Amino acid sequence: MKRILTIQDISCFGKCSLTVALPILSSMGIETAILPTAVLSTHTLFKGFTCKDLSDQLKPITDHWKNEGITFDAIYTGYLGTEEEIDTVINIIDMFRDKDTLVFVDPAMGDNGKLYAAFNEHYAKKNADLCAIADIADPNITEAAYLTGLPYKEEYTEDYVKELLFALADIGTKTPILTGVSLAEGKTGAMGYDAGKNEFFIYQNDRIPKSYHGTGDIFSSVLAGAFVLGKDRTSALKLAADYTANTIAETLKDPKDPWYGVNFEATIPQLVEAIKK
Ligand code: PXL
Repeated sequence: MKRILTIQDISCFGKCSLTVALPILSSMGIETAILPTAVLSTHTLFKGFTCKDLSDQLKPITDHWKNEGITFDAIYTGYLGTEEEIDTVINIIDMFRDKDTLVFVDPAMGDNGKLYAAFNEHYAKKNADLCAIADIADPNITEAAYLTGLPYKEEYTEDYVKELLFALADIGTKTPILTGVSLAEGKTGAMGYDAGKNEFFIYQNDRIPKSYHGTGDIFSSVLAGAFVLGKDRTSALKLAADYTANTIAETLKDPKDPWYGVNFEATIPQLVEAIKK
């Protein structure tokens, strides 16, 4: 069985980060170790959230694992809290990486042209240091603009997407994948660039005109899992994009329609089936 380590916060309520990554990766048949970077009462879109930083625990926990000889096939990082924490996470990757370890970075820090409440531009630039050592990084357009210093555009052409992908590859990411990319009316998906082979790849499906919190974490968890399972890049994108779209569609059926996250629990059986294909 493949084993992944995922490093991100636990938001106790409000489906995102570890409460999404752990069930999704487990359901994909991947042993999932977690390293919680902070415990929050809710994600940061709620007002008045509490946050206990766990940065001082990261080194003792990972030192223990190292002493036990524990290894990982992949390391997947998500929402992190502070610039110091990014440095600690870079050291942890260094500690556990060997030539076959897949390092997957979701530089979760913003959406719709804006950074989340906890972050500023300095933090955004620091996240580029983490993307620099990633095999795969999957920012959305907002995050890619902050990481590269290129302007954020709401309306764009394929050339702009390619420009962002080249700039991410220049930072050092081997295969950047830009999420939330729409290249045709009514479509959305992701486009990636394999810098080593100088090849682009893309997957688009029908756009559901409603956005929900936490869908980036769902997409990243499935995408990271698909790569760990050895799926080729287009199949991995399809698996992640279709699961995210199906989950949004499922959530829209819910009369209570939770604004704080999607009903991914209901679509996990579909994911389990889709992996077999
Ligand atoms: O979904 C990304 C995310 C993860 N963790 C926390 C967040 C967010 C987005 O707002 O606030 C704590």
